[in-house]
Amino acid sequence: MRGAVNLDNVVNNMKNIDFLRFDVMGDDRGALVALEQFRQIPFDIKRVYYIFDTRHGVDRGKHAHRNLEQVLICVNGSCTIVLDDGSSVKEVKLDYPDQGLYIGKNIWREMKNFSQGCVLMVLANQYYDEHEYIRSYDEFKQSLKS
Ligand code: T46
Repeated sequence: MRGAVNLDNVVNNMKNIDFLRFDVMGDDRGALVALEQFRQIPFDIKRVYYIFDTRHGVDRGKHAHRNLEQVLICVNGSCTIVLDDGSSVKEVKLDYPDQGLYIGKNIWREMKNFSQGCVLMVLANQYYDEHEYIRSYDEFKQSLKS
């Protein structure tokens, strides 16, 4: 089975998290996935970025967002996403390009276990804004109370 765990089970129990499975159009030439806003992606796509060439053992993320919504897709290789909604912590492994992990606001996330050649693509509903980040875990916990 692909993935460390059944992603549906993980995300069903956490708010502001959803697991998306994209249709793959394949033939004897290979495979293709198409992503369109408000169709496969549940928001207006304002920004796309991707993370690659990560060093062995490196961890990234370690922050939450105040309002940003994103979909993470591992288009090559694999990585683990740690999700924390303030009351529970779950890990999901993304390891195939037909999987999308929707992460809404107020979720502390970390990315780790990047495989060789991993490319993690992220679609976001807002332009980059550093003020949108909550980079302190204490502040994250505090923000959940308000
Ligand atoms: C997230 C996870 C999944 C920009 O200039 N524009 C951008 O759109 C982004 C995303 C980053 N940057 C700059 C800010 C930093 O100087 O790129 C540098 C690395 O960003 P950061 O340390 O925030 O990267 P990660 O991998 O820890 O987190 C990123 C996203 O920032 C974050 O929103 O949810 O990927």
